[in-house]
Amino acid sequence: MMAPQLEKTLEERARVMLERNRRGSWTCPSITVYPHQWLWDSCFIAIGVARYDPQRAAGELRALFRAQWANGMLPHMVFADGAKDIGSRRIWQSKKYPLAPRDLDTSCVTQPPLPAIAARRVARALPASDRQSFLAELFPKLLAYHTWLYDERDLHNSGLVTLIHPWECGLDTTPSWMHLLRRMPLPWWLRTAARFGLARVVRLLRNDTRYIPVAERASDDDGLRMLVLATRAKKHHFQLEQMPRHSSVLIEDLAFNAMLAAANRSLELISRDLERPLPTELQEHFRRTEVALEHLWDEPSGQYYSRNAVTGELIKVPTIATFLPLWSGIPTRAQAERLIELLQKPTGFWPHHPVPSVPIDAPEFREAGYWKGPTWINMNWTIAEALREYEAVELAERLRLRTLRLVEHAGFSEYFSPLTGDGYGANDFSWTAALVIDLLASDDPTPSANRL
Ligand code: 9WN
Repeated sequence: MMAPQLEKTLEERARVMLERNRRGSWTCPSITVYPHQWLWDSCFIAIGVARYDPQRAAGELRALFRAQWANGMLPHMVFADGAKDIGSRRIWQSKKYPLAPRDLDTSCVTQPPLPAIAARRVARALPASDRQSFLAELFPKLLAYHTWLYDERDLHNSGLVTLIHPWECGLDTTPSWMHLLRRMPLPWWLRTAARFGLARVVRLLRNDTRYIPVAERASDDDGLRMLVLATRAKKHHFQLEQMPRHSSVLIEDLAFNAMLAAANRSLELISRDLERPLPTELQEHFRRTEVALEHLWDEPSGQYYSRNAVTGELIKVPTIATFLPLWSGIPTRAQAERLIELLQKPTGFWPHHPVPSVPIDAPEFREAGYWKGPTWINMNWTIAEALREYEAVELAERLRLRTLRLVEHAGFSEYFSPLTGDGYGANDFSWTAALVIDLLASDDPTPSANRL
């Protein structure tokens, strides 16, 4: 156990930092690098903040929903008025779309669908008198979001949502996506740029590398390809239905769908609390997702993978996403045992500072590479939660304590070296601080099917 004094200090520091990153009703991920509001960041932030200020946590989620589109879509970014950025507001130009909010600029793609999970946690922390009304307020909005995901992104009722851009999966430059992006046909200007090394020019336009060493960020090549993909998606109004199969990268992303399965469960629990049944069609979608996740399982390697939505092939590159289905309780006991064994391999996913985003023995592993190796606190937090679903309580506890020690040693960094524990990326990163607060408070090892 950690000394109580140490816990207190870490928690106090986390709260101070979250206060600094606060922007009125919502919290930015980092003042320097990420001055806007991001979807899954705000969910993690709300989960941590709910531990000491549930009203503020409720406000954080309400702020996300002010950016909900009329078709139910929740954008992955809500732009802050007046904040400087690299022109990403111009990539999107959301107000051109009649369904987008009129009074805000947003992105036009989504991010991991965690709001139902966060809403339930925040509601549990609210005083009993506010709990039902908060859930009742969010319920129709959550319904609209989950319905949008299935209507617009699961066109063939496979049960799996297809993503149109890596920014949607949250693990932006994860090797499974970059593997397909590298094979994507490029426009002539990008081929020329690559030949003359002009990718470096893009660095002049980037905000992140003004604050953070280039080696710790997405490479210029990955960055340019992601930009090309966004431009192509824009040509087709960010509508999956309209996107040409040959020049797009469309993935049934494992991390996203695993988190969706967990969020669906939370939404079911909210509907039960409110005694307002979910529409039958949505319930059918939820059941299909549970079955379909199994199509992402590869028995020989004992891992889950993302799937190329165009060819139907699994993208067999090992990443941390393989553990996320455990969060929804869908894997069988036998599958869970294989995953838990895989997680503990010191030469793979359990080096000195677990859990690396890519196992350290994989050819794709990069110690400081953005989502290509470093340890991220939101992933550790989720995996600790997932392990408790399978009563792997002792391992969850070890992960919780290791994660707290890592942050105690290196500070509230955005991500960390899994080998040395050094902090990388943005310094005062909000979800690191918020989830540390939640980890400090979650020393109750009781597994519960209702945790979500
Ligand atoms: C693009 C804000 C976000 C996180 C993502 C992380 C990174 C953005 C970026 O930062 O993505 O959305 O500029 O690289 O990959 O998970 O939500 O913290």
